[in-house]
Amino acid sequence: MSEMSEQQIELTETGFPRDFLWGAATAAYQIEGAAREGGRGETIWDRFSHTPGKIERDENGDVACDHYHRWQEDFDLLQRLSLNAYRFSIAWSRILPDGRGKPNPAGLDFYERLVDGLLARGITPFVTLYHWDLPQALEERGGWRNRDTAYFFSDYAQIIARRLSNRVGHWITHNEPHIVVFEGHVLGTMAPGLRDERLIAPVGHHLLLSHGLAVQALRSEAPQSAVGITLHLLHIEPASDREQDTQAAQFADGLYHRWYLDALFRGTYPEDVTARLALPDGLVRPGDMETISAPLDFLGVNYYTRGIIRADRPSRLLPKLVPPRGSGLTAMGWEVYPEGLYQVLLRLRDAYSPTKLYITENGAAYPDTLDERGEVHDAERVSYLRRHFQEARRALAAGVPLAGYFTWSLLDNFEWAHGYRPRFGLVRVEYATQQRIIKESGHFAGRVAATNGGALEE
Ligand code: IFM
Repeated sequence: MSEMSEQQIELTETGFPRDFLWGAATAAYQIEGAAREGGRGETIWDRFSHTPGKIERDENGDVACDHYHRWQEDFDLLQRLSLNAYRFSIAWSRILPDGRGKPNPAGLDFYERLVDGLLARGITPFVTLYHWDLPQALEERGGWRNRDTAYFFSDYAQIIARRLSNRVGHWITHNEPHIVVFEGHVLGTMAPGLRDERLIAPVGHHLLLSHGLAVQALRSEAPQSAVGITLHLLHIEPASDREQDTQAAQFADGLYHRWYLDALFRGTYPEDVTARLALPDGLVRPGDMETISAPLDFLGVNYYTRGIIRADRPSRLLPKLVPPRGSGLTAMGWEVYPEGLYQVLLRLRDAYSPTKLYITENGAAYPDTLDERGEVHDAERVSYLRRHFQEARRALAAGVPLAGYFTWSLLDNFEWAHGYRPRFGLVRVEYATQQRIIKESGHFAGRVAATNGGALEE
């Protein structure tokens, strides 16, 4: 552990720092709706979700939680839950309907109202610039396969920062770039729905380059703000002690984690991964890695589960995840493995020494039901959150510079290819009426926030 981080963390008697942030997270396409209002341009998710067969029950985000019209009620909920931070994303195509060119004033006004609404309630905004909803017009120019998109992203970052940086102090460039790479461009399970392993390196590199360029734009427009990126990190383990499984787990970690972490913190791509990906000539240009590895103020960590890897046919590039079994799985089929959060945080501290960390997402989907009193008693989610909060506290005690925790999600919402079936919210959304109902887990997370972790032992 670095001396810096050891000195920085002063814990209160509840085990959390005095100024710890307790928040909830959302993303534009998953909650906003109003897909054709306010001058918003089409995105790859509009196109993908309107393509028959891509989303369970052919659902889409046209209406979602109608947050575009109900944001005040939703922010009142944040306040009722005593949450002091909120992470949301901006829809690029509300600001620039075609992804570039002249900004749309109605889009900028909308997000300014959101930020002001949060500040008026004493809630700290964390703004994510890209949570997967690329303007369709840019996809038609090659999307993230095209290096130009990285420059358009940085122009967009600059426009947003120019308008909001007097009120927003925390910026996240990207959410989970490796999901964009693998689900969007290799497996085809998310927008834009491409299936080509040769896209791993170009899309991965252009996403990271766009991050680095956006950091420069944010630093020039908003020199006082904190800038970071959010990665999705599994706790990866080999299926056995066999050499093949250990190597396969190591490679999975390289492909999904070290490609991003090494680039961001060390300015290099891991050699075991580049050796197998065969980077196209001219992909990485002089200066790119310096741009990508400019120092960050924080790293955002999205943690949900563990990934157990078994060696597969040597010719196969994509790692083979052993499907989790047992009774404790969430509605996504994910294993509940709280200790993995602790392991991930310690690994980051030891290998990369980030200045500061936030858990920018953690939570669970369960098949909630409304009881006869109109309440949701989601004991499994309460237990999931309690155990993960406890692991965060354990990491703090070990000296990890963790500064906040955002539960995914404030509201039940559009869970991408799974549509509205998985419910992740602290607050239930009755989609037919748009009624909001705070779940037992919401009340629990609220008590934990109000007591800065004191309620964890109740
Ligand atoms: O809903 C997603 C979110 O958009 C990104 N991280 C994982 C969540 C649950 O799958």
